[in-house]
Amino acid sequence: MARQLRVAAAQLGPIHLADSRGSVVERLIALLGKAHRSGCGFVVFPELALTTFFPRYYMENQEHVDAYFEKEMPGRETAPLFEEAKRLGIGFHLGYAELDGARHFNTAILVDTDGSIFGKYRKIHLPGHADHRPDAPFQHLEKRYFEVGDLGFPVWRAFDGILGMCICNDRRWPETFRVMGLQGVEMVVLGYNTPTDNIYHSEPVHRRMFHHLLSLQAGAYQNGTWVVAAGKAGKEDGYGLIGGSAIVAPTGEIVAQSITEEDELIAYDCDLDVGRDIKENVFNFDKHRRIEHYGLITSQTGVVPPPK
Ligand code: CDV
Repeated sequence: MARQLRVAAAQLGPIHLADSRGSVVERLIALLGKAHRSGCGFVVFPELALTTFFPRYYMENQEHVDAYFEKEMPGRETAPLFEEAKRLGIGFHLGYAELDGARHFNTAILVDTDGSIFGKYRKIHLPGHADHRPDAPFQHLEKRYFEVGDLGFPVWRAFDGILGMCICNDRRWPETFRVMGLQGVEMVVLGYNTPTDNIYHSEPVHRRMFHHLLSLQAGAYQNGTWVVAAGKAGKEDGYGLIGGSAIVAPTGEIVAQSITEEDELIAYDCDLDVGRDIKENVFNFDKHRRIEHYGLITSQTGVVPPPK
């Protein structure tokens, strides 16, 4: 019998500093309802979906930083989202800043149709810098505000398939997808906040979008998996984020893509068996991988050129 999952990527337009958690949760609930009415069983929300993309702001006062973090999930303000999902019988993926005791993570969770959390991932590839750069047009302080995730890249049996997660910058690293590919992943879900401007080197926005989609498509094809990516888009208090939320088939083809920079739902009926041909042929890992030649991938981080 076909294993079919109708899934939605729920893109969010800008969330401004002045927007309350409650108002954001209302937007998430509206998108959840829309997904349910279009027959979806699962919705993917973006990275750090409850607040503005705060790593762009330098803060010295830890209390100010912690105000962007959730001490419990669900908490008082997020509980209505879980209750509505349970009422509708729809699962979801949510990215948020997690405060676990004194530890800070950029986290995503998988929530089942009964409102229970069954999966957690903490972002591993943290981009940006930890120091204040007053000359830059904005900051990217993920290395200051978050610890590197400590949960690896697990996958879960859910919704009749095998699901995995990563977050934003993780999608640019082939290792992310391959570790999940080696566990038979059939759908990787992720949220992102990709600024339109690159503060490190000049890069036109069309290339930012190209690299975003290229990463999703390569990860999907090279591992025979669906990829569902939901972004934050538009100008948050004047700071731009690319849209381009997308659903990518295991063939690497984009089957749905957002067209606005606002709250927008895209959906697709995903056949979870579509990746089987790829997994059994061109990327039959068991048959074709040559791990005796891959040692450098786990033994070193930086580039070591040959001696001159
Ligand atoms: N939130 C992110 O991880 N953003 C990065 C930016 C900094 C390049 C990304 O990979 O999109």
